[in-house]
Amino acid sequence: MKQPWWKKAVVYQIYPKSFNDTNGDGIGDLKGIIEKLDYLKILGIDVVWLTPIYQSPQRDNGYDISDYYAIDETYGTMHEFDQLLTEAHARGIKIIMDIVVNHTSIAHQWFIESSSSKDSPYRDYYIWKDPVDGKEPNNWVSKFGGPAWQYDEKTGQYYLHLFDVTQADLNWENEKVREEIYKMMEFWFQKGVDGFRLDVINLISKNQDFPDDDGSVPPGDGRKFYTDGPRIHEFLHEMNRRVFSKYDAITVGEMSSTTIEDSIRYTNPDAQELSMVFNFHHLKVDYENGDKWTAADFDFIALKRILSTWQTRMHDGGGWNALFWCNHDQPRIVSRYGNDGKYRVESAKMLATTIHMMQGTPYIYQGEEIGMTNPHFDWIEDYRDVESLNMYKILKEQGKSDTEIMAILKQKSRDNSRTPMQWCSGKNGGFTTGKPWIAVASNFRDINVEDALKNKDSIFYHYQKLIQLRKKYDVITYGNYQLILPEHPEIFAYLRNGEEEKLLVVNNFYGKPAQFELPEELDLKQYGHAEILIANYKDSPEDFHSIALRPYESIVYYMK
Ligand code: TEU
Ligand code: CA
Repeated sequence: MKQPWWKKAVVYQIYPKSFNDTNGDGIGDLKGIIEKLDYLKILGIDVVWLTPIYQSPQRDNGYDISDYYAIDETYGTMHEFDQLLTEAHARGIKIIMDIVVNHTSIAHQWFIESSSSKDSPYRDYYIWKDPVDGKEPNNWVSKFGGPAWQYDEKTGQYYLHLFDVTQADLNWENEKVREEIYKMMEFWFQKGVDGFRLDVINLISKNQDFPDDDGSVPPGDGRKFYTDGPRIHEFLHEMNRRVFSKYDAITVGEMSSTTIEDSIRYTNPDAQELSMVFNFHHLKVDYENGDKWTAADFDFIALKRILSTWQTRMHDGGGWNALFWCNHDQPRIVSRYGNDGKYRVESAKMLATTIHMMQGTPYIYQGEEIGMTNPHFDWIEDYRDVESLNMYKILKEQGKSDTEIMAILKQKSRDNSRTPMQWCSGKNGGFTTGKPWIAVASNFRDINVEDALKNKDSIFYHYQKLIQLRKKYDVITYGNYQLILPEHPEIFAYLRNGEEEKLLVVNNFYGKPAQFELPEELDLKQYGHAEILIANYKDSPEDFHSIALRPYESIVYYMK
């Protein structure tokens, strides 16, 4: 059976605001992306995911859309977007748009109409409820802190906002809303975009009883009661039939706190819903008691277990994973699970190999390919992210000291990944000639694209090689996955088993030597020799049966 093209593709995520500024206003723009397409071509990626560039008050950096059909002027014009599409396609690079349809900005015309009166024809575009005993309709809380309901004096009702108070949730039970969304998606497909990343798409179906959170779900588990809701598969199937199925589209759902069972259903082609999904469970193993806003070490054994479970269960269920460490909401992985000091290069390469040799479609977040780190901001004035600024206030109210709060923000703030792309060692890392909207990380003189391209041992060329391997070896795309040494405290090792070929991936996740002994029960003797496909040290041993791994050493053996 013909396999879809995106099973061998690699996606590069661009956060336009921080990518490349060409008009000196300190904010990245579309022209800045066009300027860097040749760089992306050298890296070898196939698809670019643009985070939202639609008209927006920018309260949540574009995830609060006020017009789905207009480009926000800070990024440029619709003509420039058309140019970007043309230039990307001319280089064989596809473009997917980030679409936010769980909510709109309260500056959207629909909400302005909806909130004008209880009799507005747009009233049911959003979720309005009467007070209960003079208070919020239930005890749901916003992901950005505080209640998820905002009282509107004018009409005496509350509206639901699972995120910021300026991001009102759309009412997907209303067929008119669904029709509006499908029409809008068609508009972008007709312009030539190649697909969508669907923002928090598994939140759009709410239990219409709006039950209280009874605390049965552990705190921090994304408040299960409104994720993967009762009609989510019906809505996604309808979206697929009405829109996606008419195009050779790639669609990736951001699934907050989802389950494997749901994710198999979201991505098994027989269900006709989405191409693939992001899940975040592997990025919560440094949450203390499930709470993101803690400074905690990561649980390595849990990390291996979660990634491996998703590999085997999705493979067996015919589902498809989006593989990633980083995005615009997550800290930089080399600072988080690697070492952004002495072993930055070795650990960044090891982390890249760990997920790029897995089954799924890998996503590279801008700057990850050169090992960009968290900026380690010391002052709250350096932060910009609405979630982080809200949490600063909440943690302060909880009595935490500034030192404690800044240590937590340094580790967990979304701004960690939103500092400007570091292009060269010049002013502002070459990102802007103006004042950047957020400070450039202070290490840009040592970590930047210009230096990476000159150094054949750079992290950049390691990513370039991983992308090439994915295209060459079917065992990476289709082989099954088998974790070995699950309880080893430092080594993450797994097999990929194809029809005639095998990969053995061995990673030391820590900054001290670790002894790898191939388990006896693994009979690889019939594979006489093994070829090293990629490694992060020059002289890794050909024999894989017993290896004295160096700090963060990573080796991929190919056997046939
Ligand atoms: O993120 C969903 C989401 O829950 C993230 O905010 C992230 O999981 C959270 O910060 C962890 O605490 C999407 C977008 O990626 C994010 O940038 C938006 O802020 C959010 O939805 C609302 O649209
Ligand atoms: Ca600009």
